[in-house]
Amino acid sequence: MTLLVRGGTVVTADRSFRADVLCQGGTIVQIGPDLEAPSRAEVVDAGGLLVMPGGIDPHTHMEMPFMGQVASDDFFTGTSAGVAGGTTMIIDFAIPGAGTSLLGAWREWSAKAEKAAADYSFHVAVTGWSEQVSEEMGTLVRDHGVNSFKHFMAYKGALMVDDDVLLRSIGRALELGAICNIHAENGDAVVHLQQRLLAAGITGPEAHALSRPPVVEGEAAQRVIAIASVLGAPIYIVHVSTEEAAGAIAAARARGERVYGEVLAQHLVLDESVYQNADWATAAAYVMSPPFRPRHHQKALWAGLVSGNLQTTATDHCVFCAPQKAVGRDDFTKIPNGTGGVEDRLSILWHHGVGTGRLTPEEFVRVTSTNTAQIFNIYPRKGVVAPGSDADLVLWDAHASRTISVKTHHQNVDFNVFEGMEVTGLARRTIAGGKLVWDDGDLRTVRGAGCYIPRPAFSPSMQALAIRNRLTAPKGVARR
Ligand code: URQ
Ligand code: ZN
Ligand code: ZN
Repeated sequence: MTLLVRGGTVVTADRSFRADVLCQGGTIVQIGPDLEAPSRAEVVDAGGLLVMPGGIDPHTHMEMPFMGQVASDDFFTGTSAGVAGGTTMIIDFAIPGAGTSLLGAWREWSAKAEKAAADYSFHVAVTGWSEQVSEEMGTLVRDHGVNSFKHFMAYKGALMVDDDVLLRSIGRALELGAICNIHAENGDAVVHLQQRLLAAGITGPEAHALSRPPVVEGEAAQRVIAIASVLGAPIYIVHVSTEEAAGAIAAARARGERVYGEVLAQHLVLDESVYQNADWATAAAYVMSPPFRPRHHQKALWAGLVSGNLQTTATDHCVFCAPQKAVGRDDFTKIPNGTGGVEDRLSILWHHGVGTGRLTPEEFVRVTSTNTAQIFNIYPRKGVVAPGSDADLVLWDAHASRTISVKTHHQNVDFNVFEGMEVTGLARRTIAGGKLVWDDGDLRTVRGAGCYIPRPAFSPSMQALAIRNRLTAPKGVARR
């Protein structure tokens, strides 16, 4: 399959320049002005459009079993919706259930993802510790292209791990050249506040936010940053939603610690007023962890993206329909946690980021694609428009507008958290794996066209450096 993207302006994380892009067999082979169209090449018009690397969403949960439900977007519907919004790759989470090993979970998710319409990869969750867990982390890194392991400091009794497991697992990941993703909320504090709220008869969705105040995220972020510092290990904190956690990350980076932070499109533009909605189902539809915050926290999140202290944007796409949410009708702790956004992340970031002058188009590319590719070690295969890179491109119309709605979205869920928002900036066309799969409203995704993207371990030198730094006896202290 040969495809020539003609007449656009290429935008990468570093620069923008007028050029055509020639793709053959899923790979970009040439970039330059006025390229000849080889015979039988499909010519795709990019006149007036920006040609950017396809978005990479580092945080999704397609068909995830959670809180007694299964998320309603599966790997085909979820990746197809992503493509309609310009996202050409997702990194999902393989999470071992009771009695399932890490390798078992990886195999389970691999089977589920075979239907994906666009490329995907998996972080693997560590939900407990044993010699087997340690060994399987090694096998996953060595043989299965996994270089990141997820840890939940919340969801007590389900996914939560304690400091001992964090120390062992983050230390093991460092040895292996892998990085750890962290859901940073103090799970014990959450359970304590949930019980107090229920005891006080406060059972609605508004109690969800009250049971997870900003300090609960701030404390956990500080704690895991300290734990990583003890080990000299890099960490990646997911869905940072508060100024407390953003501040902790910025301070750690100012100390020279390798701490990364991820922000969700949802937390950048939505606030806690959503839980005050008189309609129970509407308020419940916004129940996710961490919850939406008082509006002033958004300022710290945008500042983090602009300053580079927060590096990636994601959606934590984990959607449940109203009947699934309604399971928590009388007890907010039973409402399956999760919201969606995989189709709208890029438009939200462009409209509220570039449209407001907070971000340049190059920085937009950085926080929607390039940084994720670099942090998870798949750059320059992914995350850039360059010869040799995968032909995953979004042809972006910076001037067109659309109104986000459940009536028109492609996500397999009966609610859209951005309902009614008018946004400027949208994916006019999307190319995934060298094929035109979204063309001006025409979704042409193919079941199973997506490929598993192995992510190699980080270079041994980085590991050795960190270990040596940490284990060297302080100056003037004689070795015994
Ligand atoms: O915590 C997560 O990332 C998963 C379980 C999705 N749900 C959510 O509310 N964020
Ligand atoms: Zn989480
Ligand atoms: Zn998540």
